[in-house]
Amino acid sequence: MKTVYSPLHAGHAGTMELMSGAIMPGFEKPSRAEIIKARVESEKLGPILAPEVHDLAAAKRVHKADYIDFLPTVYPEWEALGRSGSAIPYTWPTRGLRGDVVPATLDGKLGHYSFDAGAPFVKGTWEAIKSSYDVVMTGAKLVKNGERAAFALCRPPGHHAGAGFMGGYCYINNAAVAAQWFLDQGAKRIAILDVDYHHGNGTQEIFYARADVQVLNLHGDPMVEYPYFLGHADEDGEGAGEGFNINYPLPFGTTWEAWNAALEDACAKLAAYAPDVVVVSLGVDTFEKDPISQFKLKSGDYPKIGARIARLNLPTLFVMEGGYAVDEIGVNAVGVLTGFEGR
Ligand code: OKP
Ligand code: ZN
Repeated sequence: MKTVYSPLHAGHAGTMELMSGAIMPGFEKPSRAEIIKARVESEKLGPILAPEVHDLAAAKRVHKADYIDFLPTVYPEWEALGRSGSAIPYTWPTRGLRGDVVPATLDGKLGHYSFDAGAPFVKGTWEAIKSSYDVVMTGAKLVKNGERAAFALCRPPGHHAGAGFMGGYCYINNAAVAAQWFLDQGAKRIAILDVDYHHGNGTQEIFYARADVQVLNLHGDPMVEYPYFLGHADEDGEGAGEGFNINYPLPFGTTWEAWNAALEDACAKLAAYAPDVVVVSLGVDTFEKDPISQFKLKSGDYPKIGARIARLNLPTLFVMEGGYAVDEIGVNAVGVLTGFEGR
């Protein structure tokens, strides 16, 4: 299959994050995409294409326009304040505070447009976000034009980003953008299968009241795992979307057998929905050696995931999300794709 990749992701580098009471280097780092790209090459998965440049209209179909317009302004405003390093918010409009008034200054806006301190900006962040969006748009077009499958090697990832907020390393929800774009091109139903270790809270929020996008999520139980505040089994959609959001929260220590049982159930529901296209939010942080995750999948399991998705026999867009065990991220991510291709 074809891969879409942009080197502009690499400007999103040297970020900092808060973990266990310490400021430390971000786990979501450029080597992730470089190692996946190198594995695509060494496994001869197929051609690697540069993305076409797109305007932001498709992003504004799933995100609020003011949120998208805010993103490119962050770092220039940060620098105008005489600051360097990572632009990170520190106050949020939680319960009991007002979320309907957008503050006038940068620190307030950063809090308004986020749900955590996990989406830092450095000088090259906006260009990386934009390139990741261009990558998914180009991958979506390949599938629309008849490719059986394509791999959007997105970085930064997207599934934690909601209609009006960033967080958890995510800014634009690449998978959601692609799903909406397929609908706007004439598709009737799209399924998003999110196999990243973390719940895709942004994707769930965006499509929660809709029947034209089925969202299936396998993830660490939010009772014990990030993003904590969404992803429970009783969240099944609302209004017209009732029944079209399906969550599989799983305990720490989940191994292939239990994870695969959830995947089988998800695939049965997906097949019954009969979508025109499957968008896979492809995270490989379910891996046993992932430094921030608690599942126990092994490298040999990833081709089996791809093979199961292939049996759905539907046009498929793979969109890269998480995975932080960088030494094995190429083997694991590309393992899904070669498994899909039956080799
Ligand atoms: C993004 B994706 C605090 C630990 C939690 C957020 C994890 C975001 C994962 N620094 N950090 O779903 O792989
Ligand atoms: Zn994740």
